[in-house]
Amino acid sequence: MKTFLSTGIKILGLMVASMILLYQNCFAQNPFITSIYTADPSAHVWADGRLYVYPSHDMDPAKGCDLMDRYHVYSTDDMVDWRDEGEIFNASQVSWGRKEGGFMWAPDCAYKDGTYYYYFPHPSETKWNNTWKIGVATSKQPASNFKQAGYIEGLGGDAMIDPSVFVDTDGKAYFYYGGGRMCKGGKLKDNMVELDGEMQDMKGLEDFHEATWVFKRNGIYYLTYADNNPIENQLRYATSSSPLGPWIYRGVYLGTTGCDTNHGSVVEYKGKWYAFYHNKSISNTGKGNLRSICVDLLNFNDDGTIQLVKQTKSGPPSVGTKVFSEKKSVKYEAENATPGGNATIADNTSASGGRYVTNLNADGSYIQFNNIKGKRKGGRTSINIYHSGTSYSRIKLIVNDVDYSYLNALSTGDAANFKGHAYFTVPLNPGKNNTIKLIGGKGNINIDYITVSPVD
Ligand code: FUB
Repeated sequence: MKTFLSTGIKILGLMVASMILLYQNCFAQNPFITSIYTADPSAHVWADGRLYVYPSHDMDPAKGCDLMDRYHVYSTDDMVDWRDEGEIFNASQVSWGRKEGGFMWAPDCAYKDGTYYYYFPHPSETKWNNTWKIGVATSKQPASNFKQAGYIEGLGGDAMIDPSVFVDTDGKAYFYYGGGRMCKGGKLKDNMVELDGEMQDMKGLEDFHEATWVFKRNGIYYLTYADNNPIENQLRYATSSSPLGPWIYRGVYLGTTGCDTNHGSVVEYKGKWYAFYHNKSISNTGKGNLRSICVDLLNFNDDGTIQLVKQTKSGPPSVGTKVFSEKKSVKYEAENATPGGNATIADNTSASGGRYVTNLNADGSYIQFNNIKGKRKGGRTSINIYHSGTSYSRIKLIVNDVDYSYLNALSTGDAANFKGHAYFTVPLNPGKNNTIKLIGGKGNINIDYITVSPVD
């Protein structure tokens, strides 16, 4: 009996170990956000133990950087499972902003004494080029409920993009911005929205273009930035014994990515260092900006210099061990939704329930899910679309008549492989009166089912 029990325990142990091993061998894939286009990732680890990425959002169809008019946030606790925290705000909510909207460029977020401060560059007038301001929004949560809190006074308006904030270990906050060969840094007052003294030129950088990011490791301050490398920019860095320099130029730490711009951040999470950046590998288009954020491991040499980052398709491995938990998601089969246009229901044993919706590639084809249940009080809910497709396609998401634009649906390689997953977080109404409409007409996509999961 004793031998039987101990053998059983050993087998169970092996099973658990292999689940954990399996999990530890998971990779996120690069780009790690595929459903919408994102760029300029600013990554931070907050007190809740999650890593948050604050990117800008390239709007589809591409029209260039002038069309970027809203921000989403993403978070993870393992570098593999990424959660869309939803839209935090858009240009129409910025009272002092340019009336035509657009130009919501690279943002950053900082935390001090119970408040999250979100910094974003935005022009205040139609003539955008020299009317930039650095807006601030604040919240008690890292990724929701942000309220506009004006802008930082006392800055110029020219090339005033790419704000970033570094909070040192003694709690003192430093603010940086810059574009077009000018990089400035200065101190912030404790209120995090006013400058404490003059902004200074950051001295010692070579070929600075934009995208300042400052972090500290082992007492050394690092300033990373994008250079002016022709056609495609690279990411360079410099070090200092002070957060405001002077800086000693150290070299390139991330090469070209296939994209004209480059913009990165560096952060430590669960004992490993990561380089965030963007490329164009999903859209593969030179027209306008349709970029996607990526992450890879970043390694240091013993003397503190940074090794050239290896850009991978697999992304970094998962960190930590995680107990799998079922989220409170509700599943809605596509075959029970209402098809429109050319969309029809078809049979396939590999689809959930043996049926799916196809022929969404013709213009005007759609499926509509009715009576979708929101949270008791309504609010943020992740819409997950499980699909197949033999080519890259897009599907337009309309929730309660609000157009959330296109979601990318990457090819699953086989029309019978329904493991494709596109997701997006939207606010749902309380109760069961929500509608979700998926409009096709942009490539070969078949919908198996959707799930809706509350975002806490
Ligand atoms: O995303 C708009 C602009 O492109 C950013 O502000 C720059 O850093 C560049 O990535």
